[in-house]
Amino acid sequence: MAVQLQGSLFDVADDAGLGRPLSEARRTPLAHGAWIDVLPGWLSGSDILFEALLASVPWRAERRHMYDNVVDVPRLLAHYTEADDLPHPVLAAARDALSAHYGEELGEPFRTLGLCLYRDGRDSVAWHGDRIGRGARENTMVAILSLGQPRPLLLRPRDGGAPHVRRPLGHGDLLVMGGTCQRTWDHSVPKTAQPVGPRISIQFRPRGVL
Ligand SMILES: O=C(O)CCC(=O)C(=O)O
Repeated sequence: MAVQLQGSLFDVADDAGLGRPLSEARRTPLAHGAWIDVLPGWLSGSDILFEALLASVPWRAERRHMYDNVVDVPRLLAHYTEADDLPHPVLAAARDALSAHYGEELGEPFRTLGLCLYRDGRDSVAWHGDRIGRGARENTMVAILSLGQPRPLLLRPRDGGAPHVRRPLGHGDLLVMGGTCQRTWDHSVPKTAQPVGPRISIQFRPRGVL
């Protein structure tokens, strides 16, 4: 694959591991019962994990219908169910740490992993909520671990009533969307004309949240 991290993004640890405790995550309440938690630098050794995922994940390109056309989805994707072996042991440790910290509030563990590879600034994800599954009806959580080039995650309320939120997500940062966030807010990662390098987003979700 022609994608590569442009040297270290200042994380020179010699193995990937969980750094700061999740209790240090800062919560921001949003309108309508939604919230986000942010923990910069949750992961250490992010360079190593980035390179390992780039090389070992079976990244696939998808196409989707848009009006009368079929177009490329502008990012590469991979998905791991709870029955799958994960592509790196630190991802199982991250999932288990999230479940231990948020399990009581969430009422269940995190189980699945979605991975997205944004190869450059032309890759993006449009406004959406994770509402294909239970997120359409129930409060839930989606935790995002971001690796590689910092890109902003934008959030906006579906009713248009509250100001938009913009969170730059850097190398090893964690952002958790919770409460009603998937039902009452949308999120996106916009394209950029800046010459940006690749980013990998790892999303941890409970069973049935898509
Ligand atoms: O790139 C991200 O961190 C967001 C990914 C996302 O929203 C999705 O795949 O549903």
